[in-house]
Amino acid sequence: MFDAVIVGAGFAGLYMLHRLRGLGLTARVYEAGKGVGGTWYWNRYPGARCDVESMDYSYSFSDELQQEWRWSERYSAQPEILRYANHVADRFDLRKDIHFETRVTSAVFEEATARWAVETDQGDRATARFCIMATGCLSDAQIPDLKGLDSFAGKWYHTGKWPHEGVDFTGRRVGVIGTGSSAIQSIPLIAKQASHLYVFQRTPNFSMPAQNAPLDPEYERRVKESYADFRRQARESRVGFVTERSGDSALAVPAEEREREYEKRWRRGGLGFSAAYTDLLISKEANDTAARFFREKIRAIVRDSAVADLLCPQSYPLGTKRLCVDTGYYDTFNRDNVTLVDVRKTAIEAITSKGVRVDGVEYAVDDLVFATGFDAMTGALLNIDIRGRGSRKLSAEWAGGPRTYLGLTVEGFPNLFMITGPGSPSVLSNMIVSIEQHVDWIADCVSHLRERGLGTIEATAAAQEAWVQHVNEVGHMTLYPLAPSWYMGANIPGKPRVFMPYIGGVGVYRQKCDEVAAKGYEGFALGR
Ligand code: N01
Repeated sequence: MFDAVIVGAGFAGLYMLHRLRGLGLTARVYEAGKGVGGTWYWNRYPGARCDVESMDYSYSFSDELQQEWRWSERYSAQPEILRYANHVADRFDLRKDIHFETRVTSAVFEEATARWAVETDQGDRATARFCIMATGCLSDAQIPDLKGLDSFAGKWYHTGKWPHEGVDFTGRRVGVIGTGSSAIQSIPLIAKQASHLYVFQRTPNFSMPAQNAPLDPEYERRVKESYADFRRQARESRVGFVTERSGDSALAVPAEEREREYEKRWRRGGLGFSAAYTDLLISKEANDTAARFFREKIRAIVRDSAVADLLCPQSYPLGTKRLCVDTGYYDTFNRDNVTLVDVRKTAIEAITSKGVRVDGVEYAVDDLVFATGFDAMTGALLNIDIRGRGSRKLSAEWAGGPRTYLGLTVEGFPNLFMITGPGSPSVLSNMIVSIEQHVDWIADCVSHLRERGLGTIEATAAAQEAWVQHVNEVGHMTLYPLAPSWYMGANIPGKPRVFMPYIGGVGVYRQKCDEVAAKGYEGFALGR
């Protein structure tokens, strides 16, 4: 029997364990991987790198940690982030409470005892007062249901489950299916090794140059000198890191000034581009000005105009599918050994023993890379048989899309918490900032209950309903619902189309969560 079971040992699970330990509580973490790190444990594909800057994408909870750790680049690569996760696990002695290579299969709330009974694929059975899902938003890798994959004679991989020993593509013919962030990072590196690379693209993406570089020691020094203030600003910001944010409408400034602003941001690189004007994600007309700028950039880089046309996104507003950040992506299509295959007009017909068949043409490949994404935000949760009061199944409650209070809890599921769940800023933000906020909120909540001798906390139906409505309302004030994105569940056949994250902003959302707590956990029923 534990005070808490935590599912997952990524950045969320590690910090949750640390906080609960600090409160003197017992916790058991179950982790499917052989090691810590979550996303950074699994996504080892070539070029995997964070698109949030290193000084921002790191824990703030320990000043010693943030002072002593040194990042080597502006944007950290996966191996460095994984080393960091391992360092944190060792520094805070977290491993002894983590069971690796153990996948949680069910979590059932037992009403008589008000405890969660958790079972795993290794036959463990643990009970706990609290069950905390630190399962990640992008952890349930998806392979599309393509005819003939069984017959493929070569090797195939998913970017989100990359072999630990790496893959050498030297001299091989490779096919990459998908052109999202994972593909966009890996394609330039795979192209350098492969004898030929075929990229199967259904929807082109908007991608910003990272302008990655070794971390400037002077910048590092300045940030470290005032890290507390730097972190405070990030917590109060819209997206969990500070970026230059204009107060103007894109339509209110002269065209030349707008171009200069876009050019400045392009040269600076990274995700800050969408903050150039206040209405880029609200007004289609404003958004078009930025999308046009991007398309011109693509056409200026890619020499073959037919290829450039195919690479230009046209069917959704910029930023409404996650903006990508790349190093040399568009330029890769100038290489003689790279072919872009359009699978939008005609979908992939089949995987054959030798390769990929599209529109009657067989593209022969030795290796296939699925960069086809994840069942985002809800996939990993719903893979677990989660049952609340009266054996209510979470999968049934969410049949029409996820319904939560604050993205942290679900009505009918007492003492169950989700870290960065649907209905919270999560994937629209710097994940570590959102993770720390949720973990701190949950830890404070657990303390609150303990101090008052309370046993359970559960969202009320009314509070949940109001939150779901609010999340929908603000989502629909933006252009996001116009894109068939994974934010909308559109990449998974049959998944309800609901804009899942909360777009009100990290700072505003934090305030809301703090207010709820300050008012004695408003919107929750507390029980003995
Ligand atoms: O996955 P995706 P991802 N036939 O879902 C295509 C984060 N991340 O792993 O758009 C052909 O974005 C699909 O096509 P379409 C980041 O938040 C961060 O790349 O559905 N194509 C799409 O092109 C990111 O957004 C970092 O038409 C098929 C691709 O596969 C999220 O993870 C790095 C297909 C999937 O793209 C997910 O990114 C990497 C089919 N049947 C990831 N099925 C950084 O920090 C799917 N596709 C930088």
